This record gives sequence, C-alpha cells and structure tokens, in this order.
Amino acid sequence: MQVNIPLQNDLIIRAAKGEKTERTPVWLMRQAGRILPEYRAVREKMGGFKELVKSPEFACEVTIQPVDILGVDAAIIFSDILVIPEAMGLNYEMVESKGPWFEKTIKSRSDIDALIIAQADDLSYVTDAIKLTKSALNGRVPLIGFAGAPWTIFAYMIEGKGSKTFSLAKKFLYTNPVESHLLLDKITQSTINYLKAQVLAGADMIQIFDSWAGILSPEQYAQFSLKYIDAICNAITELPVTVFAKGAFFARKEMGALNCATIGLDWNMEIKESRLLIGPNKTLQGNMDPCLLYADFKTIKKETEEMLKLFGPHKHIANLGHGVYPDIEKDKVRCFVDTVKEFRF
Ligand code: 1CP
Repeated sequence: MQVNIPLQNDLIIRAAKGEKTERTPVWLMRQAGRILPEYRAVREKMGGFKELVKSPEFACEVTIQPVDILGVDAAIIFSDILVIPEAMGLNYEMVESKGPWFEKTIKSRSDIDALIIAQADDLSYVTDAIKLTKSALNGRVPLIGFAGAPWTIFAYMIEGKGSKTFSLAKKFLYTNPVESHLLLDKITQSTINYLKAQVLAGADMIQIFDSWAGILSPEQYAQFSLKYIDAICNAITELPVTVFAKGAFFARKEMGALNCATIGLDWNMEIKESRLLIGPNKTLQGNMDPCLLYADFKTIKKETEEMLKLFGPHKHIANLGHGVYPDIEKDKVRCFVDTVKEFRF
C-alpha cells in the first residue's frame, strides 16, 4: 500500500511546480551508489549490482544513504534504466568495471515481435523498493522515481552494451525506420506502465533520462526520441516529471513545449540562453560540470554560487549537468550541496 506521510522537506516538489521556495533545492544525478564507500560495503555484502537492485531492503538502504551522508533534498530510488529491456525479454548482466552487457540484442522484426510489453507486475521488485523507501524516509525528503527515455533504452537493446557512438543503434534507425518505430513504441508502452506503477507505489517525482540524446541529429531526435518522450509526459500527469536529455542542446525550444514540469540541462547548455529557448514556464534543473568537483573547495563554492545566480531564485533545482563521477571525494560533493543550501538571494 502507498504510504501517505506528509513531506517535511518538499522544496523540490514546490520548485518543480514553479512555486517560490525559501532556497534552491539540490540533489545529484547518480547520487546513490558510485561515490559512497557505504554503498560499496552494501554491494559487497549482496554480491552484485543486480542482486542489490532486486532486493528491496538493500535498495532502500542505499537510496537513503545520500540523504543521511550528503544532506540532499531528495532521494532517487536505487535501480537502473536497464530493468525495462530485461522486463521486456532481454536479460542483462552488469559486468564488473565494464558496465552492462546483453546476451541477446535486437537485430530484426522478429526479435521485436518476441518482446513483451512490460506490465507493473514484471517490475514489482522496484515498486516494492519504492514502498519500503517511502516508509523508511518517513517524509524526510521526496523520492524520485525514474526510467530511461525510449531512445536511450532502444540504443542499449540494439547495441547490447555501452558505446561511445552507438553506431549500431543509429544504423538501425537509418536502415529499419519502420521497425525502429515499432520497437520505440513497445518501449514507450512498457515505460508508461512502469512509471504509472512507480507513481502508485509512492514516488513523488519522476525523471526521464535520455542519456544518449546528443548523438542524434535534430531531425532524428524529433522523430525517434522527442515524440516518445512527449507520449510519456502526456501519460504521466499525476506528479511533476523532469526530462533530462543529455546533449540535446538543439532541441531545447521543443522541450519547452513538453507536458512536463522540469527540463534538466547539461553543462554545455548556457543558462540564460536555455531559459530563453525553453521559455518562462518550466523549472530548470542542473547544470554544473561534474568535473568541477575535482577542484578545490574555494573554487567549488565560487562556481556553484555563480551558477545559482545565473538561474535565479525560483524555478531552479540545483544539480550537476550529468551524473556524479565515481572517483569524486564525498567532501567535495558535500561542499556543492552545502553551498546551495547556504545560499540566499
Ligand atoms: O558497480 C556498480 O555498482 C554498478 C554501477 C551502477 C549503478 C550504481 C550502474 C551500472 N547503475 C547504477 C544505478 C543507477 N543507474 C541509478 C540509481 C541511482 C543513482 O545512481 O543515483 C540511476 C538513476 C541509473 C541510471 C542509468 N543507468 C543511466 C542514466 C543516467 C546517466 O548516468 O546517464 C544510464 C545510461 C545507465 C546505464 C548504466 N548502468 C550502469 C552503467 C555503468 C551504465 C552506463 C553504461 C554505459 O557506459 O553506457
């Protein structure tokens, strides 16, 4: 059952809705796992990444770690975007220090026909983790649910692993456009079922990660990605949705027209220009260069304050422009978080 405890800190929700807030809220993409030794200790105990993702008690524990240790204004459920291909019929392995690997990939129309449309029940381990985490958070901060954007999921399903260029996935777009749309449509339907289940389980916000947006041309992006993100935004209207499309600087104007509350910016997207392109209505999230956190404390503080001033006092959720890198010291992350929390306009 959904836990209905009032939120003690709802800054992020209010900022996403465009309401005025006492200060700018802050969280970090990829804050759970990666940087915290406390995460690695739990992962060690579990034996592997997938075991961790599939056990709600441990997923709950590592989801809450950054709230306790870093003092962020939101938790993000510990899972991965690749649970969707798996639920549709493509099993993945998470290879130590290499990343994801799919034994089977999509090569033809019959491969696409063999995939199922994922239903809520296929991902009950994630919704169970959300319910448990909501109850354990006890209203301290909101819980963010998430999914990959259909194009980014498509890219892994065709490629079978990470890639710098995802040229196999792009080749499929050029050589099999009809089949590409069939697959993107199946992923979109699965993602909507999955996100609806996350909402029902108690997520307070949703983020869509289009990590490989930037490798498409503007025309391809409109046709093969934005169209499907638009369908998801039109289906998930119960709570604020954030769309983060890494590298899609060319689509900012179009993103301004999506039926979502917040647009995530990466660090290449100039803040004032993004506001002009996206328009006055959306909340913006981001967008510090993750590498700033390699700098000294004084520089981190100064640059973070500059960023806050450029975004202005409202309709901003502070974050990095992409996920925090695994080798960043946690005190540097804390410096970024504390600078945002102490800053007043
Ligand atoms: O060794 C480990 O413990 C595995 C490392 C790891 C972790 C901690 C992976 C493998 N996934 C995750 C969790 C994860 N992934 C979260 C949970 C919460 C958090 O970290 O805060 C989230 C939100 C994701 C999202 C995700 N997974 C994205 C989108 C965001 C982004 O960074 O662009 C992507 C592209 C993935 C795929 C993935 N999962 C893991 C890796 C190494 C990758 C990237 C593979 C590649 O190189 O393409």
